[in-house]
Amino acid sequence: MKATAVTRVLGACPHDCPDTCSFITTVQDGVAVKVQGNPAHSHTNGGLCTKVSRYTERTHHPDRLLTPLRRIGPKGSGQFAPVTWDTALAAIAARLTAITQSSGPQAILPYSYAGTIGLVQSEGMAARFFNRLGASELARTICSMAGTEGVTHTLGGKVGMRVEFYAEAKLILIWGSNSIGSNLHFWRYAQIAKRNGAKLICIDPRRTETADKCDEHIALLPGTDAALALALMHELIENDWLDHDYIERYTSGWTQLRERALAWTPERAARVCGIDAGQIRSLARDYGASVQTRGPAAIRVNYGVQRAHGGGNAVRAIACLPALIGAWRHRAGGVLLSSSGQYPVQRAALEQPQLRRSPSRTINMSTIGDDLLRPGSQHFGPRIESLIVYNSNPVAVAPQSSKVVEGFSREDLFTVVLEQFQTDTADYADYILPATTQLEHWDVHLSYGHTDVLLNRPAIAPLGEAKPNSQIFRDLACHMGFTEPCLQDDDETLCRTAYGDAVNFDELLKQGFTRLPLPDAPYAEGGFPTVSGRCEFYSERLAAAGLDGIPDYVPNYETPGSSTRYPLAMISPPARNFLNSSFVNVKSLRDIEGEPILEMHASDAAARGLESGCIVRVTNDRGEYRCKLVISARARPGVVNGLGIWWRKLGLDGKNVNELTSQRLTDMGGGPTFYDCLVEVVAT
Ligand SMILES: Nc1nc2c(c(=O)[nH]1)N[C@H]1C(S)=C(S)[C@@H](COP(=O)(O)OP(=O)(O)OC[C@H]3O[C@@H](n4cnc5c(=O)[nH]c(N)nc54)[C@H](O)[C@@H]3O)O[C@H]1N2
Ligand SMILES: Nc1nc2c(c(=O)[nH]1)N[C@H]1C(S)=C(S)[C@@H](COP(=O)(O)OP(=O)(O)OC[C@H]3O[C@@H](n4cnc5c(=O)[nH]c(N)nc54)[C@H](O)[C@@H]3O)O[C@H]1N2
Ligand SMILES: [Mo]
Repeated sequence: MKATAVTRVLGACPHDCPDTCSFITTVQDGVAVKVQGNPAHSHTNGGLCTKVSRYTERTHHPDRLLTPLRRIGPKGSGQFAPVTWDTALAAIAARLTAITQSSGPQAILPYSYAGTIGLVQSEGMAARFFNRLGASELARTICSMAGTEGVTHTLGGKVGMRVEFYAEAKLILIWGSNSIGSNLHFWRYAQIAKRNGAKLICIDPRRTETADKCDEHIALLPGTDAALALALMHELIENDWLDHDYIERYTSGWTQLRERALAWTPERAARVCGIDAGQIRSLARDYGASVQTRGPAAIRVNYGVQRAHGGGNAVRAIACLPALIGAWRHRAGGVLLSSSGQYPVQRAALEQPQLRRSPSRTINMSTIGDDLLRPGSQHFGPRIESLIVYNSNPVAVAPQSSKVVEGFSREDLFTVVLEQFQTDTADYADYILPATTQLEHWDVHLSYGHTDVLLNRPAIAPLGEAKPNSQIFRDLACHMGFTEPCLQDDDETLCRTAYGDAVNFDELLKQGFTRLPLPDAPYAEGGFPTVSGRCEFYSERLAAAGLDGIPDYVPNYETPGSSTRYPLAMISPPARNFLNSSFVNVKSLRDIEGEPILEMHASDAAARGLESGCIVRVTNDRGEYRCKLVISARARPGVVNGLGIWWRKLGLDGKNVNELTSQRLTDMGGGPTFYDCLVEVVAT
């Protein structure tokens, strides 16, 4: 019998998730047979989520794209024929050159997000290529910009508590986060805290599996978190549960914030949030008492709170809370939205912005539907004539799908999609270029949930003719006649460039991860990375921009109760077994999710004569889609939950939940408002 060669290769999970796990791939005869969590990496702790533990099923999937493809049918029909790399790249280069000559390079737009969050395969070589080309720039807003602005205006950056110290907290507010589904390795620390006597409170319109396992659940209406946070402050003030010394020394704008908060009685907030005033008082008692008796109070706020009109203000209000009670004095106190601001990433070295010879315009990815349909104008610049999509599936994930689909259907739009699979977006491509998965390429990672750097080594050779994004852009640069040497840097060089001397690369090569040297309690004595060095309750920068300097409650565009035609608020949070629209095509995971569902409270279903399991139409003025109704206590009255971003073509009627969402933007950062959406639900 032939001897089999088995190797184990250290890698990192590339997906858009705060956990960024270290994993080990077992390879047998060139085939990846198993992916396991690395027990030596403390945050991963030897365990992976269900999705990624099936990673080999995704990488060796029979539907993997293995050759370049050229469109042979109408746009969107998904009909393609294989071509050679040389033919595809020569044709793409010729078309991009022609557009550059006729309309200028700004008529070309890269469209990418976080299919991988690796620093090399996301905006490494791609950014160099588009800078050299002089293409339009993309504002990558679709996930986190409102919250990013919110914490940055308050704390100075995407900084906060270290995740491991949540294990020592005595009170944890899990705010707008379904941690069991989307941040499993944080949940492990929360469980340790709970076993040691901590109280866990979940603040979420949906009764998630996380809410089930917390001591308390506050099911507020979507988009009302700032009102809750302000009422909490009201109670902290009224009961004098404040750390006056901390406020005095390490914050700014207290007088103004105090005045604002005093206007938010629990009764007023309760009306806005659709909850009991008693629940707000009890939450304030728990949070306030932590100063005197309970022990450190920690908040894990996630991006769920910032997908409505007032998302930036909501995050700002929440980020003020720890300073009021001096929670930052303890390493197990404070707040975390994202830890990514703590990494010494050498962006300029990676992306080489000096390759860009003239300033460009910026297009917001969250309004791609409208922007693809916009004619050229003085204000807008040239009409978008070409899209190069990588690491993203905009036809499925961007808001208001009808506009997005109309835009992608333009016969005169030249679309290139770098993909692992023939997604909804790939169906609209003129050329599809096959990309490698994480098991087939190099990368180096940060995390937005912990504070370690991880290295990913290729475990297997690229499948078929697939190439890493980086190689595709290197090759395209050659075909375009771009001769700058940095456009040919190889992936290992890019991995080393990402952190330069700030990280010990030998250690990364040896163990797959390395820890950033960071203080335990970074803001115990102030020292916030804001301009003033203080926690800024009042933001001079916001005020200078003509905005409110103090956080406030900004009502939804589509406030529940404001429309008789569309009386239900719809949120569309992640499905546990998908990662945005990734994994929807992995059968074993799709089987667990079943089909696209909408959760509805029994009272709302009864009022409409709807039964659990029936197929319903979810509608508003933007569109409609069909899915299965599940009557469930996971939905609160007045709010329906459309879970997960299904591939349109794998849904019931070739559509998904984004048929209903709008392209309106958040108060700060130009983010999308996926969870600020009114609908009606009717029987089909
Ligand atoms: N399994 C899985 N994991 C994921 C993802 C996935 O799709 N699947 N997505 C990844 C991505 S891209 C991101 S950005 C991260 C974080 O992604 P998030 O979008 O933060 O995802 P969740 O942690 O599920 O938390 C969102 C929670 O907020 C709740 N929510 C909705 N509206 C409101 C509101 O107005 N106020 C409050 N308080 N809560 C609200 C939702 O019901 C949901 O439970 O997770 C990542 N991890
Ligand atoms: N209704 C609603 N819509 C939402 C959300 C919501 O909660 N509700 N969440 C929003 C959020 S938080 C986010 S972050 C966005 C996510 O939007 P996207 O970042 O577009 O995420 P995915 O849908 O996972 O698509 C990523 C694609 O990248 C591909 N990919 C992965 N690795 C590589 C690679 O190395 N090379 C190439 N070329 N391709 C690769 C995958 O196959 C996948 O098709 O969606 C947003 N849309
Ligand atoms: Mo996201």
